[in-house]
Amino acid sequence: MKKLLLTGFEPFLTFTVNPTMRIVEELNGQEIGGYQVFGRVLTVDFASSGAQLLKHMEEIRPDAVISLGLAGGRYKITPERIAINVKDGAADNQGNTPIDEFIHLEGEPGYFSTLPIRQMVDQLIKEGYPAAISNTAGTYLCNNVMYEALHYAKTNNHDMKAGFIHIPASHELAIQHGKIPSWSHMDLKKSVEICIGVLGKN
Ligand code: PCA
Repeated sequence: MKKLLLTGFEPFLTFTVNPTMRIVEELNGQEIGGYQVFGRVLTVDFASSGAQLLKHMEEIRPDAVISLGLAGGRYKITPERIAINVKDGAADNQGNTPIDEFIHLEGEPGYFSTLPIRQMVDQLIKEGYPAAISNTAGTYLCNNVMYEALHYAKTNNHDMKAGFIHIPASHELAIQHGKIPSWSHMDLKKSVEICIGVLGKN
């Protein structure tokens, strides 16, 4: 059976809960769309998150990688189109604050997602879940991890598919945070399952 590495992140900044964590923990070990799911949680740390992802890819040897991140404030499920070779942002959980740095000096300026993002969005909408392609994953850890996976595939001549999906806050997080739109955990998780199902058909 094909293997899918599904990553999420720990809480960060003002977000005391990261809904991606519970999703990857609950989907870990499940079979969806012909993939065995390996769920792993990454830290929010510019210095080590990329290395953690690399280690998981080396150990699991996945056929595909879907990384999930919270986009607090977004209303829809948003598969990302592109990762850019930039590290820049607010302090991560270790206090790193890179400014205008490259992720890889020798890397491409950007890498397009190799996931079937248009089909994912179409299927989500068909099944009643608001979704849209996003044209920026930002320059924080989510962009970083997406770039690392695609750079790894490119530089290792690997046909591993990779990409990133940002999700809205869960109700649990929104209650604590107070100022962001939210979805139920069940709907967030179901949306991720739908995306994996689409990957399985492509
Ligand atoms: N979202 C952040 C990093 C961790 C997460 O879940 C981002 O969008 O970069």
